[in-house]
Parts: sequence; C-alpha cells; structure tokens
Amino acid sequence: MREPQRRRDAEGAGPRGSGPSYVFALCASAAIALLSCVPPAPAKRVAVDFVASNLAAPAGAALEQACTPTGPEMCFNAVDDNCNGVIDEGCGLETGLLQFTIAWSAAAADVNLSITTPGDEHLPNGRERSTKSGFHLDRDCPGEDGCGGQNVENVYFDGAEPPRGSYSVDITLADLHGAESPVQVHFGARLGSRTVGFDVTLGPGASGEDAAKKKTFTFVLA
Ligand SMILES: [Ca+2]
Ligand SMILES: [Ca+2]
Repeated sequence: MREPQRRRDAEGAGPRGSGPSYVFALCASAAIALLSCVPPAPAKRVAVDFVASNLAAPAGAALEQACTPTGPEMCFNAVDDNCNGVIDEGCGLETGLLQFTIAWSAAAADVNLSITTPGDEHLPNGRERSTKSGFHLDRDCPGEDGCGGQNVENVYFDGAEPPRGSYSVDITLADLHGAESPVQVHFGARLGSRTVGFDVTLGPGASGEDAAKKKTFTFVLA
C-alpha cells in the first residue's frame, strides 16, 4: 500500500515542477539574468586626440595589443572580452579615456595598483584616492570595497584631456596573507579607444628579492 502512495506523490510533483507556469518562470528569470549580463550599448566612440606609444610590459610578460573578442563582457577579469574598448563595463567599475585594471583570484593576497602621472602625481597617495589631474582609484581589494572574493583594482581618468607625458603603472604584491606564491595577476589598460593587457606572476621569489613582487607597465602619451 505504501508503494502506490509514494508513486502518487511523485506523479503529483511532476506537473507542479515542470508545468507551463514553472517553465515561464524559468524563462522569465533567465531573461532577467540575460538582461543583467548583457553589456550596455557599445562604449560611445569618444574623440581621442592623443596617441599612446612606447608601451612597455614588464620583463617576461607578453603585451597583448590586439583585442580578440571572446563573447559578452565578463566581470572582474580586467579583460575587454567584447573588444568594445572598455574593460569590465557593466560591472560597477568606473572607466575613462585612460583606465588601468588588475584582477587576481588569490582571495587573500593583497595586490596593489598604483600609478605615477607625467606631473609626478602618485595614486594612491597615502589615503588619497584621487589626483588633482583627475585620476581615481575606485576599488581597493581585498577589503571593504565590495570585492566579494573577486579581487579587482581599478584606476581611471575622468576628464577629456589626460596629461601628456610618461606614465608608470605599478602592480605590487603587498602581502600574500597566506595565499600561495606566486600570485597570478591579469593587467588591462584602456588607452583611449583601444585596450591592451598582459599576465604577470608576483611572488617573493626563491631569494626573496623585492623585484619579483613589483611589475611595471610604462607608456608615453603624446
Ligand atoms: Ca568591454
Ligand atoms: Ca571583462
């Protein structure tokens, strides 16, 4: 007698679980999810009247200068996946004519992104996260900036005329905090209407030398 009872329950569960309303709800939520992960309209092509040259990746890193679209934009990987000229758009990161982004998956590791502008401004500078010329650090991970285990740091320029001259962008391993060494970091840069990037590994190195904890990207804006 127990067997038919169980079967009836199972049959009863079927229509509730796979009926039209369930399918509709599934489609609706899928549609909403799709909407929220579709990137906003392609970045507006803004007039860029500067040229970035002398791009130099750190020793041992291969600079990717040609963007190859791989699909919709993915968040928090510091890659311009859809090659629209903006890194991680639609993910809550700010962007501008210049944008520098690092992403790393070692949750505990503290990696810092910092830049030195042609006017010898340093960002960040102590607790200061903006420069007079218009650069801002909009995320500091890991920490209280909504990192949620997806470590990203992002610097962007919010004006129309970025300072001309030599830039230096440092990627520094501040503290492993128990993470395995070396730490893999992806760096992406938006330079006007194009994006470039490279992968680096940061670690204390066999002899503990500091050089292996800091990698630098340089370029000149003219
Ligand atoms: Ca993009
Ligand atoms: Ca991305």
